[in-house]
Amino acid sequence: MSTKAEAATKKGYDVEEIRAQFPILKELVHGKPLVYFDNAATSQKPRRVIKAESAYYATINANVHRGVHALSTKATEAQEAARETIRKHINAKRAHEIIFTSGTTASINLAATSLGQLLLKKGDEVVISGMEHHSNIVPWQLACERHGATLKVIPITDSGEWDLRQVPFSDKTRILAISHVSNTLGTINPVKKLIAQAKKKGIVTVVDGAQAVPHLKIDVQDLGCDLYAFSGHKAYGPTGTGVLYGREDLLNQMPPWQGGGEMIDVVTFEKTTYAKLPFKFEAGTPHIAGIIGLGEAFRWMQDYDLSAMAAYEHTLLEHATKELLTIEGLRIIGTAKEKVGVISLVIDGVHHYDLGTLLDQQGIAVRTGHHCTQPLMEHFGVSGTTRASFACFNTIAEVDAMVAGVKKGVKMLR
Ligand code: 7TS
Repeated sequence: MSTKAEAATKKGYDVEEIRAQFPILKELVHGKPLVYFDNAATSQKPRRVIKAESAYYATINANVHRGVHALSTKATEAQEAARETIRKHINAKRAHEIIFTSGTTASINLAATSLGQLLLKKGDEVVISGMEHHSNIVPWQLACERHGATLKVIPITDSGEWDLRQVPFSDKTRILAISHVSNTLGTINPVKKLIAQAKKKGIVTVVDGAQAVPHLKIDVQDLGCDLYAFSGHKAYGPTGTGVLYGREDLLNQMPPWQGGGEMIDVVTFEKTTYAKLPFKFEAGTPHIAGIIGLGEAFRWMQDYDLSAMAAYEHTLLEHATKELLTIEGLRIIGTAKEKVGVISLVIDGVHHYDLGTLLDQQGIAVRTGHHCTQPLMEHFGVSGTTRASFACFNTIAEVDAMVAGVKKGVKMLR
């Protein structure tokens, strides 16, 4: 642990020590201090991550696994160190169960394409839930179309939780693909429980962990999932990076989804045999700088007590929820018992886009719209929401600034 982090842990949660590590937090937006509440879209990056990425280019830039030369060896070692850091972080058994991708979207497309080919035939079913991001809907729709299978949906309740009495498992269900945490509602889903039910029926399980990895301690062995997908850029890492974790024996059975360099063993014009894991699924030159930055982001997180971070973010959520609900006509979409720091709100007579624009003028960054969850918007009968999503560097004072901004916005817009 770095000495700074050690001091922070000893003192309790020192948000100022954390904030000092994020250079962007010193920026002014429209002449106001930046209040960044769009972490579910992408989180900000600590200096260590930015430095690690640029140090690769400045000192060891070379392609990986190719050359015998010194730089290539160093680049390969740095990339593989990141793989080991991530293995440890999510408690995978083996480093080669960690496949690098460009993000959650790519990870799920890999899973859907490859599992579709391996498992799906006419009449089979894939189960997702009613709160999925489009990235965990459309790839499965494409796979279903390709193989003549059908998509089934777990309904959700008015509080924004799965209705576990209505899980549409049948004898034909082959795959369960579900989000660990909802990007729009903040709901922490009981994935372990549902995975256990699916396993008993021989259903392969895929978890979209895009919104869970930045906030929760992840243990893929404890969850019991077969595949687990996430993005680096939502967890303090660089954009263009992501991971698909997979159980070794399943990954060995899955066909590759992209062909090219690095994923082969022997190529002839008649037949190609494939490389061992993880390279079978990593065709072409990876985002080496990004992967090195991703490793640094996870080492940075590991320097802190993740449960203290989660507890701190929860205080932001509780405070924001309480204060926002004092505003007349304001409704929070997503009131599950277990939530991360995400608040989606709608206000009678106020359009989310107008509110988002007014908040932006005050330096407060939120996201507005459907958040790539159109079926969920339809369920709640709204066209979009204004969403604030918190990270470890946000403060109560920032929440208060947002609440004041929303109040001001309501006065002006209603
Ligand atoms: N799954 C979930 C649950 C997500 O929240 C997102 C991105 C994705 C998949 C896709 O991740 P990507 O890194 O491949 O783009 N969610 C959001 C969001 O809530 N606002 O912007 C992006």
